[in-house]
Amino acid sequence: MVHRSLPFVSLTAALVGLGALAPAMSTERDRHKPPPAPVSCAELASAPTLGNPSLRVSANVALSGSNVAYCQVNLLYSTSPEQNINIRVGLPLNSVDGGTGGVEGAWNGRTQGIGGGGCAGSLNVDAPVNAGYVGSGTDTGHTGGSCEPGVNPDGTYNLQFIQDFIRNAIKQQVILSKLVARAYYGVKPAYNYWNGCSTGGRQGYLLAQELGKELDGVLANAPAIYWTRFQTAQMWGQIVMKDLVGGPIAAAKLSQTTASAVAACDAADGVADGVIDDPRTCKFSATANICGTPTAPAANCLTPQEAEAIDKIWDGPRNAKENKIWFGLERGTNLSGLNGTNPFALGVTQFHWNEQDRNFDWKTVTEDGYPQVAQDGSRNIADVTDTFGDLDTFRHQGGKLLTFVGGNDQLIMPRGVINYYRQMASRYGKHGEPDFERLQRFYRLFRAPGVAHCGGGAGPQPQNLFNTLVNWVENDVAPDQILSQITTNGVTRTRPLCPYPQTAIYNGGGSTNDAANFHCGGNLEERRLVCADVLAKYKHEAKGNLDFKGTGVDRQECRRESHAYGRHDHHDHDD
Ligand SMILES: [Ca+2]
Repeated sequence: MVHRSLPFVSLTAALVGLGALAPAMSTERDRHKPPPAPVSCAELASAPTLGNPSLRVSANVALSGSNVAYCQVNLLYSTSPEQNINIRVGLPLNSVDGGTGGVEGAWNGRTQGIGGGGCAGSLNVDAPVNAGYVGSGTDTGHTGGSCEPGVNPDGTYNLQFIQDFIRNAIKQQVILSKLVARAYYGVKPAYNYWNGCSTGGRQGYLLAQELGKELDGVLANAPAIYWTRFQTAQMWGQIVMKDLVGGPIAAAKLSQTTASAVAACDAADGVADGVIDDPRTCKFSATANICGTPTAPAANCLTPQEAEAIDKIWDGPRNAKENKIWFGLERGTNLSGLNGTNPFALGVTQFHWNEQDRNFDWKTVTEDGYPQVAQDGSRNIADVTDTFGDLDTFRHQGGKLLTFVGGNDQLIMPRGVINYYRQMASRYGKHGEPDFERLQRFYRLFRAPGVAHCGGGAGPQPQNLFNTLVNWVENDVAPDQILSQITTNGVTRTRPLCPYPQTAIYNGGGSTNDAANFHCGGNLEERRLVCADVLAKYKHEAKGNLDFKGTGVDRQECRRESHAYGRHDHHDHDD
């Protein structure tokens, strides 16, 4: 690694001189100026603060391992002593620094922001830079992967920490990466992209919602949207296991019960491949695994209490009115991710955020007390964290949003993103009815059956997603399907992934291991499935009624559904 450490310098003056700050202020006079020329990485470092007194900048040519040499610009964005947002921009070498093969030097003319994971960002820009992009990353304003500092010891929120993590850092990352690219190459980027999964996926949604003019394409997979709501729900299983069983269920029992569910429901989708295509259709109950019953497995059978707890983990949290508060984990999902010996750390932290108390002990919360904790989170902090805004600006300026979510994501309940997708389908439908075809003109959600969080799991893995997005943005080739592939025990299976609510349907002939023998079709938005997933009203989780609009479905449709199945919804007053 060649790493020349340069002192922080003020970039302002030089970049102003280079004309890098004027892209939005083009005047008649500017048109007669020669176009700005590329500058060397060293010049970039000896230059400016990009016209922004909140910035400190360093730049050097970096080379590490098998990665290509590039101009690395490190920015410290800080508007107060409490704010320290580190941003890295990696620039393929321009023509001045010897780069070749691209539109300017080694650059392909595009930017690609890289997202983070968990409660952390990422400053690793190698992958996009190696592919010819200007890559960018941020630490989201803090080091390490803990969100505990979001609550101060005195019980107040550290909103600087939270806002920097949720939105400020990634917005500056995108804006400044474009500015630095313009300064270095003397040319504005032709296209600007985002690429992230999990927290990186949530970041992609936030940028599409709040910075819709700045990006042309967003790849946002397994997005951790509804941050407060789903992370609170990550604790649901631990609470029911504590209440019903006295503590965590043995991992071997969890995995046996998952295997039993898959065995029961796998073939119902038409192909016995070890994957439940749409787990919402699987009604397998863990009570089938109770020891001593005829259906119990030979090993790792369950006590009645364990079976009840697992059924509740699949069902998700409900309030006293039996209204659903959030979604559960799907049948077929590895239950140990959230329901192991120790709870998932971000879920524990989320309870601290909800209650504004770093010492709040989740073990004091019972099943009956859960809805109040969920409501506290919604009322106290979810408006800041939950990333559920609209996509109006992004859509209007022609942006494209592409998402895959694993059908057996073990950390983020996949129905959450389906819920948002349906809401947007209603928003951009004609009469408030979900219209997925209209939505898919700019936003496509691909379910990946059997796939876990951001990848892994028993299902075929999505292939080539980012280039698919680029092709959609630049060539207007909307993906009607995405290839997925997995090799197990020497056998390779391929399968098309389909834009929700379509799914891959076997044509009836040929190998079920070959994607060519499937087509995208059908409609997974069955009323009985959708209406069962309507949630209690946001901020009224403790005693609230169902909020049909919040799930993007028509109340009357679900009423008819409810009567058809002999169920009722409740009409008491919200509290
Ligand atoms: Ca199957």
